[in-house]
Amino acid sequence: MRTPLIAGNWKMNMTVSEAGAFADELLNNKLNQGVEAAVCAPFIDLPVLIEKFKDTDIKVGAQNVYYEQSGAFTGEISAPMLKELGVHYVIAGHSERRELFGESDSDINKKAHAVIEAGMVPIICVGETEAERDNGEHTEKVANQVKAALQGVKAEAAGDLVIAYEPIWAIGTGKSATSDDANAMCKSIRTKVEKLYDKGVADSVRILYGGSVKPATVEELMSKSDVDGALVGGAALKTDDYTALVAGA
Ligand code: G2H
Repeated sequence: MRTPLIAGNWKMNMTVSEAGAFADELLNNKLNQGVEAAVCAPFIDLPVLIEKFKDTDIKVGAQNVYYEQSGAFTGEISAPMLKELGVHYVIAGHSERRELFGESDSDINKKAHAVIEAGMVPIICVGETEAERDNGEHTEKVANQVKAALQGVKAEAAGDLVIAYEPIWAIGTGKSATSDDANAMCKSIRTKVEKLYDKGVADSVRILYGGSVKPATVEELMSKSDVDGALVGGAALKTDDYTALVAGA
């Protein structure tokens, strides 16, 4: 059985004091215990969140990492640095990183390796553009992204991975994929993982949907066979919405 996961992705939002206030408020809410809750925050917010959530099951994630261990890489943060802080998840290859910061499939593969080697869990993001979907290229595009991201990742680690399917046209736009379309792509990702590894790995990998998920839509999404959770941006920035998302999952 795969434990459902609701991962907030704050993007470039929340100062340290706002992050601390969010954590305090969230701790006053009762979160659905059957669902894993994670908050992926800007680097500077990680220490306060880790401290506040230390006696809870709420996991803290980073939104990016650099794949080298240390050295002359001004402005970058390495996987060992995040691990020592107590980070659990690291998002790799969000479409905003791919599109705005030029990250390639190869960069994302190196990031996935660095995160796994440091003992954390990557949330690998994949997804097609609107044009690719309109041209019927979406399934192949996503399968190729999955293959490239997992290149060289051993089966022992692959089963613990999280893959987030985020169609680019649905991100922050208010347009969401239908739950059937989201499920079809999550199923096709699982089939690809089975081809790359085996059924055991495919059955244990968690596949999330992301793209304008709201408390009102999460329950329907989560009722689908291959959707194991959601990566949520805008709707994860308020504690009551985030609590409702976890409840709905
Ligand atoms: C997609 C998602 C979070 P939003 O980027 O990863 O954001 O829910 O705001 O579309």
